Amino acid sequence: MISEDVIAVENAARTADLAADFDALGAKLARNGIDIDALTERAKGFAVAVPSWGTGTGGTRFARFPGEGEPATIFDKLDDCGVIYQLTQATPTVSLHIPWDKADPSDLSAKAEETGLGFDAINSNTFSDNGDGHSYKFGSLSHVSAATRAQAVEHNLECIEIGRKIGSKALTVWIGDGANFPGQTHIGRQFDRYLAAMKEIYAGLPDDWRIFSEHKIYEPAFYSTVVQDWGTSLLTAQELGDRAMCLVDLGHHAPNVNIEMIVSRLIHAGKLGGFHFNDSKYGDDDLDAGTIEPYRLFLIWNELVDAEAKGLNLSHMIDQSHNVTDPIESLMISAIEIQRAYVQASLVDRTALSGFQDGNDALMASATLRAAFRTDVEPILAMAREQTGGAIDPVATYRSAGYRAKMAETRPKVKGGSGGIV
Ligand SMILES: [Mn+2]
Repeated sequence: MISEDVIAVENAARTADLAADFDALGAKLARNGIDIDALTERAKGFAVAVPSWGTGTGGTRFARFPGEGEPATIFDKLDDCGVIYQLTQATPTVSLHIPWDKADPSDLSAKAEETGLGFDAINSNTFSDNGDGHSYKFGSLSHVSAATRAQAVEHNLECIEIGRKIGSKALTVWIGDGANFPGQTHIGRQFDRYLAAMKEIYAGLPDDWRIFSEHKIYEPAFYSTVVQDWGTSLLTAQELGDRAMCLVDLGHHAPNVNIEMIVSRLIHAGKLGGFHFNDSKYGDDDLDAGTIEPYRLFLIWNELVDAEAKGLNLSHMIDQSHNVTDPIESLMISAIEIQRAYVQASLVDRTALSGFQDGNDALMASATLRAAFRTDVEPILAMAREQTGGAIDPVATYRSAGYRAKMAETRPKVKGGSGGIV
């Protein structure tokens, strides 16, 4: 973890400027009847989970270039997640991936307690072979072979069992099943097999758990994918039952798809369960949240904040691959960007917006949203961090602490070379 002294010294150098910026923003917001302290409390209540695998350097299909001091074990990863939480105060939970993070559950719980973290949704993996016996080369939960499907179901049930022991409350299922050629699979029967397998997993779900169905348009299957869009995901959740929900990964859509509309429709259906945040330019690029289309991120949050009265229970997670940055820095910045969009969306004057919508005043309706988006809420985010023991400037504080260099001294060097998207 980062020494409290380093955080104190780094914060002390920035406290006066922050106070001045906070007061100036507070005065500006007050003119519009907005209480900056209430907004700061909202920022403090924000939480997004960090994916354990995101703490390692990711790769493309072509190569991976690991950095110094990379985490070698799940316990190293939890240390890194602890640092991200310590400095941002926005990431109190970690999402594990089984089998990558498989370890004695009591050891996982002990490490979580040491780092101040909890566990979010568990992610199963039947998109690669894990030495279980039957290969997933031609699919998993939708495979033509009953034995392969049974193995994939069993793996998901094991994920639930591990999750139960460490306090997790949800299972996220994403499968790579599909086809690369027209005619390779029977599209209808393949989906029927998938649904039957998901029903078996659902039957093993504890009463206080939820299961998330995550769709993705393509990759690794390039012609057809079994759970390719939110329609199939919604069908799945509706067939399974009340505790089955849809999870939206921002990178899992065709370019230019209106994701905020999907969010709104899933809220309408009472089936929105969670998000995987990231950003993209072309496909499932897994770039850092808010770096390519920050306005889209804001518009998604606009729908979520608008629907808050409906009592949404959403599981938020970052799902990114960091190929050219220090993953800890990318995850800290990403968490803050997601939090920023949430606070900005909280600034939307919804009464005025409704009036402009009902009066067909397109220009002013659009301007109302953009006025919130243009507001620089950085002082609110920084103040929320400072008041909860985090860093006013997380990246500067992290660099000043020399955490990565220290890890490089004790953690084994990781070999690069092979490809592999994480
Ligand atoms: Mn995802």
